[in-house]
Amino acid sequence: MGEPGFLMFTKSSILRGVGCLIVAFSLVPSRAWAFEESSVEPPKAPQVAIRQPQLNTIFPMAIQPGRRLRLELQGEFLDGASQLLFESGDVSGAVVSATFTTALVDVAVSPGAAPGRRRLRLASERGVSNTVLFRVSRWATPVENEPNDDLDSPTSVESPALISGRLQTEQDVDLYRFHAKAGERLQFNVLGARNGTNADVSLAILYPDGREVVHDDGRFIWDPYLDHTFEAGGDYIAAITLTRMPAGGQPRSDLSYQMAIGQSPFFWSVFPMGARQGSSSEFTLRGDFMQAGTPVQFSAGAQQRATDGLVGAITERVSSGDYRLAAKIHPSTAVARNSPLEKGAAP
Ligand SMILES: [Ca+2]
Ligand SMILES: [Ca+2]
Repeated sequence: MGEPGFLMFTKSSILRGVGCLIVAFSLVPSRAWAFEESSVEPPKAPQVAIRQPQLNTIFPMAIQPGRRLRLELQGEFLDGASQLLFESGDVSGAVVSATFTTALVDVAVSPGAAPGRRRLRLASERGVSNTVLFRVSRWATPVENEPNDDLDSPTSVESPALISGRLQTEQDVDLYRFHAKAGERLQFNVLGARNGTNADVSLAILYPDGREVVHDDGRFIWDPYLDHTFEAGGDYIAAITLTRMPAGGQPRSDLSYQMAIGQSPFFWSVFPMGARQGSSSEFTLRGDFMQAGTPVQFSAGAQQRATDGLVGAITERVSSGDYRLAAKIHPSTAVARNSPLEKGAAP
């Protein structure tokens, strides 16, 4: 989820910049011609450019451990796709069918798979595609049910849930009805930019009659995030719409998003930001939805796997939003920039 480094940018074009970079790399032909000095004329450029498969969207974007799900991939040059490639061994899959623009694939997640991001690629005789992101989640993973544009036809969901939705047109509105108990505190974490999609959306929490409770246009890059305590118990509506003034103009494709509704431990910062090998160290974590006694695992970089020798537990609450974290760092722990904070991961 939230790349910590992205937090210093809001509504910027940095993610799209990254996207362009990936596209540029993925279009480099895998075949290179090398010529020795000779009098032989070099062969003429091929009439038809070699194009590798290009993935633009994946939907739905979440699977529970132990489940198998059919996903739709959209892009270009997908015809003839024969293989799915993953970066970790706890997910596997196969291509069911593929046309030039659409591939259906079956993806299975092993029962013991840890929640978090996964990426997949498509391979064909044309080459290997770029990656697209989906998430493994222990929460329910419902998909929006269109039509859900009106107050009397919302998609019903139960918290906690990691919902997959998409704005099919620029006029599309997606409404989700959920129940909150009196005094219940819930977080609403919309994932578009942080999933690598172009969806720049707004989130509003509404009473069933449409009156607004609270809204947000973007907290992480352009992804909305709300943390709200409901005074009165009852049904409410979470409404996803296109942002009126999107960053850099709203692309018309890949307006898919996820929305996590629930209570997931959420880190904002850690201090100090380093510790010595072999030490028993204390950190102060600022965060939400954490409890004393909660074990903490540290992960190294983007690999998202627990790093041997880096373990800890939240010991107590220091002040509002601050928690003390005691951690032991094994002497053999690799010296590296570890990433203990992944903002807003849905369990
Ligand atoms: Ca929709
Ligand atoms: Ca809709």
